[in-house]
Amino acid sequence: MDINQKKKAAAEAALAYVKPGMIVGVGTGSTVNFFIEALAAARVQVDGYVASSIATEQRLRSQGLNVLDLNQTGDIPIYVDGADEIDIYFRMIKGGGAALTREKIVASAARQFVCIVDDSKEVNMLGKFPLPVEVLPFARSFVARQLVKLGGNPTLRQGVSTDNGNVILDVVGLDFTNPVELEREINNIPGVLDNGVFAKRRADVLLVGGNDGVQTHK
Ligand code: ABF
Repeated sequence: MDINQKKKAAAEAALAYVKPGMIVGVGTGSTVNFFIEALAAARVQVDGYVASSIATEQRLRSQGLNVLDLNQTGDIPIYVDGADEIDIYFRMIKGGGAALTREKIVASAARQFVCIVDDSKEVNMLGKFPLPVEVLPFARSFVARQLVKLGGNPTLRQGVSTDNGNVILDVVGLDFTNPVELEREINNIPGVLDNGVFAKRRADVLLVGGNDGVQTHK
C-alpha cells in the first residue's frame, strides 16, 4: 500500500467510533481529509461536527455536513485527528498544518481522542519533526530567543498566518526526554499561544494504516 492508501485505511477505520447522535471533533490534515470523505459517504446521523481549523470547517460544509461551534456544544465524546509523530505512549507532535492551537483545544474538550496515521508517523522518541509553536507576531523575536535558551533552533514558517492571525516558529534541537515538561515550559513563555507537543492531552486510541491493513492500539 502507498502512503495515501494507508492514510485512507486508517481514516475509514475511525468511522467505527462515530455513532448516531454524537457530536464529533474533526482535526486537520490530509489523513483527516480522508476521514471527512468517509463521513460524507457514510452519512452517520450525528448531531454535528466541531472543526479544528477553517480549512476543515470549509471541507465539512462542502460535503453538506453540519458544523457546530465549540462554544455551543460543551465537551464532546470524540475527536479524530492525525499527527506528525506519535510515540509508544500516544504522545504526539502536531502542527505541521499550522492548526495545532485549535486542535489541542478541541482534543482537550473530547472524552476520547482517536488518532489516525500512516505507519511513517510512529516513532520511538519524539523530536525528529520540527516542533511547531504558535506565537503572537508582536512577540516573535522574544519567543525565539527564549526557545534558543531552551536549546532549540527556531525558524519562522514563511508565508503562514494561522487561523488566529499568528505566526508559526518551527523548532529543532529541543530535548524531548520529558515531553510533558517541555510542553509546559514552552507554553509558559509569554507570547506563545500553544505548541505542538501533545503530551498532556495524548491520544486514547491509535489507528495505524500499514502494509498489512490497520492496526488498532489502545
Ligand atoms: C494535523 O495532522 C496536524 O497536527 C498534523 O500536522 C497533521 C498530520 O498531517 P497529515 O495527516 O497530512 O499527515 O492534525
